[in-house]
Amino acid sequence: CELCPTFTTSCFRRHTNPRISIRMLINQHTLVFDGATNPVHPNTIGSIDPYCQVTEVVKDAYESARMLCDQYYLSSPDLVLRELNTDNRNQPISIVYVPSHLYHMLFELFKNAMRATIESHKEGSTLPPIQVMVAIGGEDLTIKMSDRGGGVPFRKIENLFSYMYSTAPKPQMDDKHRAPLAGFGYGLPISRLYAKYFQGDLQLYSMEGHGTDAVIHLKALSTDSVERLPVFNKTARRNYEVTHGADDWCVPSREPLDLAVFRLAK
Ligand code: W6P
Repeated sequence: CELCPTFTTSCFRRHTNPRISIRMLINQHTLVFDGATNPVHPNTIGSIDPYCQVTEVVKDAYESARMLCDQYYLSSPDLVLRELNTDNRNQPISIVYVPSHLYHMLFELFKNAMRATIESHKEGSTLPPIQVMVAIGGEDLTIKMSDRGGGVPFRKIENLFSYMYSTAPKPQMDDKHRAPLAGFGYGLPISRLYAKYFQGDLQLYSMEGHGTDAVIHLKALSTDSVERLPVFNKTARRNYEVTHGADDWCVPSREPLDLAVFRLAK
């Protein structure tokens, strides 16, 4: 970033992953050794829920994002939620997971989906709902959130995952009573780190002119959900050494010329 040219996405990842695990350990220790069970979630062990019901977390995250959205835009898109449990047909889908991590990711995705939906639809026109599909198989648990918010050009998808990039105007930090809907620029990258922390991932597939699918891939089995932690050795160090090679491609990915000229003119 501007402050430190060698502070890359990889540095941030290596800083944040241990941070997620340290926070989990502290939480785990205080919650478990406190001896008290959480009356709302009697099954949770510390921050881990062995029966984390994914659709319940989806609904919670939707409701919170909708409250913020209503505050800002005075309306919000509906939710259409479906789940597909291939093996146990009438059972709600549940996995061993940290509900707070899942909530964090979903809340972030909902905020983005809602903002896109509202800003791409004229006032007074009906808003298309946000559709969420939850599916579980032998290996993966997948959550797909689809909005019809006009999409993002493919070239810009990468930017959405860069720290300190935001499409929203900088939020006012002095307004302590209202959390901003968007604008700090680290929501999506941190959400992806949460997904990757237990061997999952978070990806965006967009169709410009139509909408965006945000997909969270998690492991269905807790035996696969082992923490992903960085190594600190010589090989890792090599990734930090700055190289000054020239780009070896003819047409680098960049903004269309008219946009670049527009920016220069500003
Ligand atoms: C958009 C941009 C975005 C980011 C993350 C999740 C959903 C969406 N929809 O248009």
